This record gives sequence, C-alpha cells and structure tokens, in this order.
Amino acid sequence: MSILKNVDPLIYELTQNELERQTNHLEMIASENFTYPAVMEAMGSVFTNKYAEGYPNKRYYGGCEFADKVEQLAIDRACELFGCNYANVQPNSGSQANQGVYQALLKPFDKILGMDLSQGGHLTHGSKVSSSGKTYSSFFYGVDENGRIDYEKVMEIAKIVKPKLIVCGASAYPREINFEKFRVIADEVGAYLFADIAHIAGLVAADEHPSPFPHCHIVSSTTHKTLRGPRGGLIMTNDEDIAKKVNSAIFPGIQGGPLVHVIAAKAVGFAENLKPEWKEYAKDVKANTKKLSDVLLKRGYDVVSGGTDNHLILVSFLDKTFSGKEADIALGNAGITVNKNTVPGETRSPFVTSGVRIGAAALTARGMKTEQFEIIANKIADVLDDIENVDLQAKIKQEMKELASNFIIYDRPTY
Ligand code: DSN
Repeated sequence: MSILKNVDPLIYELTQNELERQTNHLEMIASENFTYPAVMEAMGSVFTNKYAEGYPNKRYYGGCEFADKVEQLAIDRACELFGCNYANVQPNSGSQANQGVYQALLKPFDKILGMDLSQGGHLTHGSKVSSSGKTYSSFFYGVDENGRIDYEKVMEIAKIVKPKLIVCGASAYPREINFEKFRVIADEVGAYLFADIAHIAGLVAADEHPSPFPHCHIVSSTTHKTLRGPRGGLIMTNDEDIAKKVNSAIFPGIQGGPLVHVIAAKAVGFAENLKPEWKEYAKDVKANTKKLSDVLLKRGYDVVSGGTDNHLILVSFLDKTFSGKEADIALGNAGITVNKNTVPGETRSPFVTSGVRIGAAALTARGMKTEQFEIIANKIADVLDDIENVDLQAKIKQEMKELASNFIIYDRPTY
C-alpha cells in the first residue's frame, strides 16, 4: 500500500517508471549501484525532520538525543570498516567531501596536484571548471601510454610544482592505486596526501583493494558507489588535528544542518559492509569485471591498460570509426546503460569522447555472476561490431530484459 500513490500520483508514476527502467535495463554505469531496501527505509524516516547543526553531543539545537546516537553509530561503523580513528559522515556528496578536505587543509591559491580529468581523474581534483580549480592553483598528472599511472613521472611533476596537497584516486582508472608510492612522493615534496576512494571504497572495505591507510593523511569517499549505501559523502583520517579542521570545514564551513536521515542510512549501509557477505560481493564485482574485460579483449576491443584490477573497465575506440557517444547511444538502445568517457590519448571533445566506461558493481548487486557477464560482454561486442544495426539493438534489448528479469532486486519503488 503506497501513501505516495494516493497523495501524489504523478510523482508515484515517475518512481514506478524509474523502477521499471532500473529493472529492465542492465545498469553498467561504474559509479552506480543498487542500495539496500533497509537503507532506503532509513532515508525515508522521521530523521528527515530534524535539524542537528553541529556534531554529536555538541549541537546548536535541542532534541538531538537520537540524532546524536545515529551519527555516532555511523562514525563508529565507518572507522571500524576502514580501520581509521576519525570520520565525518556529514558531507552531502563526494564533491562536498572533497571541498571540505581542501577547505580544512588549504588556503585559496595553494597548489594542488591531482589526476587530469581527461585521464581518469575527477572534476573536484582541480579541474578549472570546478571550485577546486578556481579556488586553488591546480596542476595535473596523467597516465602513460599503457594507461597506467607512472609514479616516477608523478614524482617529477611534484618536484617541479611543489604542491601543498596531492590528490590520488580516480573516477575512471581500472588499475590498483599504489598509495604507498604516492606517500613517498608527498613526503619528498612536503605535501599532504589526500586519497579520494569514492569509486573503490567498497573494494577497500573488503580488502579487495589496498587501503589508503596508513599512507594517506586524509581520505574521502562517496557512500553510494561500490559501497552500496545511500547517496552521500564521507571524510576519514587518523590525525586528530586534521579531524578537527575537517569538522569545522564541513560545518559551519560549507554545509548547514546535516541530513540526519541520510546519516542514518549511511550507518545501515556500513553495517552491511561489515558483514562477512560483503567480502563475497566485492570478490564477485572484481571477477565479473575481469570477465567483461577478458571477453571484450578476445573480441578485439581495446580495453585501456589491457584489463582491470577493480570494478570498471574503459574501452577505447580510438582505433574505430565511431565515438564513445555513438557507442553509448547504441548500447542504450540495446538496454545496456553505460557512459561515454574520455580515454588516454583522447582526440574528441568530452561531449563526444572516444570511449565508454563500464562497471560491474550494480549488476553484481542484483546477483549476476561471471556466467551472465560473459553473455552481456558478448552482446556488448555484438552491438559495437555492427553499431548502426538498430534491429539488432532492439533484439538484444529484449534479450537483456529477459536476462534481467531473473535478477529482480526491488518489488516496489519506495521502501
Ligand atoms: N559522477 C561520478 C562518476 O560517475 O564517476 C563521479 O562523481
């Protein structure tokens, strides 16, 4: 029985449409996932009504006794999950978490060194169109001709730039990040080392990717990508002084009242991540991504860096006549949702691109294994091999809908 359906049938119908889209299509955008119904229930709870500016036991409003407990649980679970001493669970998003990190540690015009957006980095790692690139003097490193971070080259750039902070972590990098090597570079130039693990956090939490601790001074993440929690951000550190600065930077620095309902949902998500089953999920994500990569390589596609160590692959079409945008549309027509993405050596604009980024976290959450990923990868190759064949796309869309119907995750749009 849906209250929403009676109160606002238009919005209800749109949530129903979205549920059908998420159910019938294969969701392969590397930053998306399917969260738990319990997380959704916590997000829809009465905590949405509560103002709780401040931090547990240090609030600017009365009536926070339960909000305090919720936030403290979220903090304690995040610290247990990532093996660190301090966590701020208030950032409303990954971008705001990163803004908080910079505000805590830097002054305007200080130098930061991050991974170039076009090479796999993120807007908030110093891109000139983001506040990170407008407020701070940003410099970039990229990947080598094999699509991998060249740590010697990063050291060379760092020695020239002398940044106050180095950002490691990426949005479209299929290989492990070596935090230890980054720390050597940061120490050499006297910089803070900041890891943005938004994409790989779920793997880190399962020991399926090396931890940024103890190497990084500060770590940010989102909670909704490979972690499968609610949409939101997170900042962690082992340094008490940095933790205090982060707390002031988030509130009152850049945010007002925290979203207590989302913090409650983060706590529920972290509890899921702490269960033994989480490790199995993370292992499956990696195995499924590897299957995707192996099949596409076998079918003659250029998988950047020759494979993957994590939850995503980047497929380059620099050697093809079609663009990332055309591939994205053709795959979408075939019921497979991916995103166009720039690739190393890019020759096209960010709106067109020469590649696609494909991730396995969401379909793995639906219970798919390597057997299904082998089928899906071959269908992806079939679409790309004959990219203008709209009849084939329509046929595959039907096949993918049938495949997806065996892996239902939600029976209604709201919980
Ligand atoms: N938009 C996210 C992604 O797709 O990787 C990063 O913020």
